[in-house]
Amino acid sequence: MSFSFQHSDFPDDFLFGTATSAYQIEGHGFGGAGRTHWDDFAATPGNVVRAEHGQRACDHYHRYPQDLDLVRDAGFDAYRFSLSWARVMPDGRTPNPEGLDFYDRLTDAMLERGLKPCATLYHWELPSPLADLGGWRNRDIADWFADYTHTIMSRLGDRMYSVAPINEPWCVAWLSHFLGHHAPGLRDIRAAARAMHHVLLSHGRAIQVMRDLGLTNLGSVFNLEWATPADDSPAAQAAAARYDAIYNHWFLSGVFKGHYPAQALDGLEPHLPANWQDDFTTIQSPLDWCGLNYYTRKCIAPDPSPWPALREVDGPLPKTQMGWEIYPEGLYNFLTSTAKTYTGDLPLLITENGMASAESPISGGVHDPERIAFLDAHLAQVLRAMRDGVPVQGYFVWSLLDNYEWALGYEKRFGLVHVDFETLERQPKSSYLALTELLNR
Ligand code: GCO
Repeated sequence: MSFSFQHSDFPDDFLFGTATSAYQIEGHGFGGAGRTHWDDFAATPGNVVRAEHGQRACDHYHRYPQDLDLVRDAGFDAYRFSLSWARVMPDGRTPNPEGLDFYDRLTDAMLERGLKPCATLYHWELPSPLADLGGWRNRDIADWFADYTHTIMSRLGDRMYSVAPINEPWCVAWLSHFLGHHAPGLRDIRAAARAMHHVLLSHGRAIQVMRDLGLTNLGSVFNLEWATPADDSPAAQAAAARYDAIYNHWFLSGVFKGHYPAQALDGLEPHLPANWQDDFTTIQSPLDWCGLNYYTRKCIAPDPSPWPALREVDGPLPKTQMGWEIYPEGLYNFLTSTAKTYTGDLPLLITENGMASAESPISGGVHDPERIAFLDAHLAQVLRAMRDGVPVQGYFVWSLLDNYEWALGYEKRFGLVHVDFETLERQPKSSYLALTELLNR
């Protein structure tokens, strides 16, 4: 199975890349990395499948040369990776020379292979000592994050192609403090509201620190999920609009318009920190690009529970191993609506798109035709949006390797490359080979 279009259907300067994150692949048992709130969350029974954690993960800390060879050999232009706060500053405040040296080597290894380093500063591994101080609930996190940004980017900034401060603010705030599915596992509306605001304040502070250091090509990475009303009743439509406001518009509107959407403020305003309106000058620090992570849509119904009074219901479309509906049109919808409402001529990048599937190695290879079909269908929507004038500049597949899928442990496999978590052997799947064929032509 192969792709239904050619590499040459995309402009010459269109970036193809693949994405990973530090805690999901590196192994935090090495190199003086500090304890993170994910280690604590995983050590609490019932939070993570088989209580799995990232102490060894894919051992990318030692195997990065081989992994970057795989990125280069596939023909990717760029590699989106993240820097672990807990490796750079194990207690959240004090630099760890071993951690800084590691990211120095990793960066140079990308450049030696002709790959553009696209860094994310925070992909969820909050140092435990900062979690003890309230983590994202504490306004001081904006100062702590600014210090961390300064420390790591003073060292690496000269060699980065692009940098984004925070991966998926919705996950950092709502998923982790309201739904409780990710570390720190809180289910508390007040904690969630504060995290929703502090995550954007920290984003803005980090952008300002990097501007002061002279860095260019700075952006943001939001995850978006298309909200479909479960039926055509006004109540279902209102519930879907609330979901859309909390999930998608809070972050886009905060950063690009300097206010929060009314349907989300309805429930969150009483819990926001004092003088929150004064922070938008920082939150709105100008960006050079906007990254969208897109996986699925959700069907939303009203619910008699307290605000936001909604629930997700099972949808009719085919699903991935995550149980997520496959809805490629959602990517087109978001590219066009984001450009129209928020970003205008600013370049958009798809900073993550991909799927989990349960394939296992059989003799002759690891076959994942469903992943090729998924990527093909989503890239077709990217081409469609570009034909309609949306300035899309790149597309990153999540993910290079099967890795630590957070609360789902090592069970859900998103990789283009299969990883045997006993032997740590890497084996390219047929999707990796199809992409290699597409990108090297
Ligand atoms: C995310 C994260 C990744 C996940 C991926 C699949 O974007 O949610 O960046 O860490 O592994 O999305 O759930």
